[in-house]
Amino acid sequence: MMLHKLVIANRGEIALRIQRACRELGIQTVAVHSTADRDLKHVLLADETVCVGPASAAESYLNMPAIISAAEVTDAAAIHPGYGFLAENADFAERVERSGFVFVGPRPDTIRLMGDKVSAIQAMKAAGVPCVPGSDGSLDEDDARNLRLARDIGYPVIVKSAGGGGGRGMRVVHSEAGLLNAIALTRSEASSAFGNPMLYMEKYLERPRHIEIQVLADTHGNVVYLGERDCSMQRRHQKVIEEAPAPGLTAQQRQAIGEVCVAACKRIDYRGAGTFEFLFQDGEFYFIEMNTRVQVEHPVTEMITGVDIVREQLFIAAGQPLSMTQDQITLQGHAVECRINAENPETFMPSPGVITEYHAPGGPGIRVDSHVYNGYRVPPNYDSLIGKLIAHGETREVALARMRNALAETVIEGIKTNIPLHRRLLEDPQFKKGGTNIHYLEQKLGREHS
Ligand code: MV4
Repeated sequence: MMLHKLVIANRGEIALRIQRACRELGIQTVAVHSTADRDLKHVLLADETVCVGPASAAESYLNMPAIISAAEVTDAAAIHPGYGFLAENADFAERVERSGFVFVGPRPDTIRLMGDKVSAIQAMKAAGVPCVPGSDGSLDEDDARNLRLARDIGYPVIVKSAGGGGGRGMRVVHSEAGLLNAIALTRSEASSAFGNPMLYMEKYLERPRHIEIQVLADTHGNVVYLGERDCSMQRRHQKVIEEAPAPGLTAQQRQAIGEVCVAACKRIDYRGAGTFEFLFQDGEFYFIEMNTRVQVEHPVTEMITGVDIVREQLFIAAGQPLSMTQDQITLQGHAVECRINAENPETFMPSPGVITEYHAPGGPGIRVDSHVYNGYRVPPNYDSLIGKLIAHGETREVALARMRNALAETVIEGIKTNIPLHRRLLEDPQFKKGGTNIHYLEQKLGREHS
């Protein structure tokens, strides 16, 4: 039994991606949208549409009663939250389920467990996942104890907020002199930003890569890992280029960390698609966070495994078993994704407006995940991501060559995009070698500015 109708509680490229998966499975789609998004491609293509509020995301895509009402009036069976907005809001997942709908994602208590970074780390440690050396649980207000803890860990340390994640609410401390002040400042920021003053401490790793493991878990106890993605090319915690597999990772390293993640999923009875985020330095993995949603960069994993992650999310939500076992998953070639943003490539300022000319790239191994079209107006109210360009090839070199062609072929006029930045990055000698760390892009941009 498949779901008969699904509410897509998102916008832009991921809404279209979810709609395409639904269409393949014969699931009717309901597009909920803001007044600014009446002309979104998936809204125009939806079986039914419901306007859930004004342009402001707080009053539309984050408006829980309006979204749940849309499911009620259209008699939908399920709600897919996509990424961002309400995707990792445990209260929303709970309200969706209490209203009698299927939430396409983990159980609300799992979302809550992972949303609190302290409980997430504790759960993972207990499940045998390697974590960064650090505090056992949250910090208390005992100055002497915190000083002793940091000295035991060894400077530099990083103070993080339990309610943070994704780079929000953290501070690096290089010596004892700065510790207590850093704790006080981070605690006060955490209270106001997240309504949760809880903090934790880790050894600060100075030049790690960001490598994440994709997993899928159904409600029958089957769990698989789909290899890893390297997301180290980022600026201000916004990923710019992602790739799979991670350059230089051995099959043995992949299998070892993958099996650890699968075992952890079984231990916590995880359900749905999930991503284990690790810092990877000197050949060792250190768990930092778990994402309980489909991620922006999921296509690179799809390209090298042939697994449709969104379709599997829908199967899992419908109570069906995964369509593959671990031994059927093999990695084929290499895939790279460039996030295309409507922004000034020098200043990174958003560049909304009308796309007056649009030509998508194509050819072997090229995939375009984008909702934009000729004449589409990029509204100023949301994230500047307007699409993703994904290139797949037998080797990393082939994938990169195809990406260079695709970037050169793409025409987007009327707004500024970061395509010029991508074209420079694809010529960067260090990027071409592979394996750059999380600081590489910001350091490169810093060098170019001086
Ligand atoms: C760290 C770290 C170094 N050491 N934790 C930033 C995002 C959040 N998910 C965790 N982050 C980091 N945690 C320890 N113990 C460095 C970062 C970090 C980072 C991590 C992943 C991708 C990009 C990053 C950029 C700056 C800092």
